[in-house]
Amino acid sequence: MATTYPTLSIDGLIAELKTLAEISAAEPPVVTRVVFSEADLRARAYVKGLFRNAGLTVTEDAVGNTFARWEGSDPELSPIGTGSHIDAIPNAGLYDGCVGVLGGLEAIRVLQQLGFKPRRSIELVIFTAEEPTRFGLGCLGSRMMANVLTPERARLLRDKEGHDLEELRTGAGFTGPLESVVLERGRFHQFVELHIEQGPLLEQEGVDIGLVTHIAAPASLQVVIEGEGGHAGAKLMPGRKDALAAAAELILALETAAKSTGAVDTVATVGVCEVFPGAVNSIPSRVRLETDIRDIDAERRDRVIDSLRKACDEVAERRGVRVTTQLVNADPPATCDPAILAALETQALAAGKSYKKMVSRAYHDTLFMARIAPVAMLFIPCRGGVSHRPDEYASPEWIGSGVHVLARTLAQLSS
Ligand code: HGY
Ligand code: MN
Ligand code: MN
Repeated sequence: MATTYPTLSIDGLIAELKTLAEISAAEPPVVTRVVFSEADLRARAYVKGLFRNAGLTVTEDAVGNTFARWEGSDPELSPIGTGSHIDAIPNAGLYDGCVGVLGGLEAIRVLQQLGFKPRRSIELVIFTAEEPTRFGLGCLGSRMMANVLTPERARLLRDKEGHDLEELRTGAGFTGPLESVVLERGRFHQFVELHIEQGPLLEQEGVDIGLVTHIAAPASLQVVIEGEGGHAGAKLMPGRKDALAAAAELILALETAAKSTGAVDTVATVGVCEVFPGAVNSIPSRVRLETDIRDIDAERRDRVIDSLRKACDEVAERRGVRVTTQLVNADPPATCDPAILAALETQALAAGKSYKKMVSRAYHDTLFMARIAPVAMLFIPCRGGVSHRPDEYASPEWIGSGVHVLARTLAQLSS
């Protein structure tokens, strides 16, 4: 294994990231690419073309998880995996997920140029639907690989227009039984994901690489509030059962619950608030909230969920509205593998990159890959910690450092 890497010219990678960003359901520079949408399928076709140009063997599973394999000299050995996602929430940027997919491809191309030959195959993965936009549940593809989302439960998923997974995935050309998506432990020997930090620490501290030790535990609770509608002018205040006013109390109750755990690691928000009928002169009769509640400590997170449920009962009683809740997901946190972290540390040092150990507050597909393989993640800085916005930005230097350390680490793990 050559010890000297060429100074990484990643102009090609930056150009590919920008080309991918233009494949969007929104006007550039805004990236919107919801799973199974026309933009998603065009993006997949573009990236699979890049994989094939690099001589990788490309396969897809029944929900569109995509595997690009660089065959190792000992194909009997289970592969080293890397990868991330290319779907993007509405009004997003171009780096979230894509740096891990195209950066993973660049790492492979660098190793190929160096004449490196992996003993263990290396498989680059595009996970289907890391973002929850379509079904309200994140990490659909990796959840199914780990059988955390069973085929039976997956078949029940519907988007806001009422389309179900079967219709959408087959319409996108992904066939085969959903049961075939489930991977056995051992299908991957190890898995490592490159991702932007989506937080401010690395940039603030001038550190090149984040070595992720734990991935926070995400949960989502759906809350539906049903009151009585009526004429906004004619119905007097004493008799009202205003569903949105009740929802407002619950949104603030959630914020208070998250702030009062005494830990900065507890976070919560209501990202979706649907109001019916949504007319200015009609008292809201039905509101649907989607909440996002996270912590690195699952029990502490679950106490916030319990507080929200108690607030639902209290507000329902006092306001005479009906409040129902449904737990969409409440996942445990993931602990990254010490051996892979040691390899990342060794290679960051060898590459002359500064690094720090840290927690991932965003969830990633690695959270579910952790159920079936030893995993780790490496972060690169992003400007101002901004993500899930069109002004999300990671510099070529930052991206180059991530690709450099990833390439070295893949070489070490696959040797
Ligand atoms: O929401 C998340 O943590 C991820 O970016 N989907
Ligand atoms: Mn994201
Ligand atoms: Mn992401």
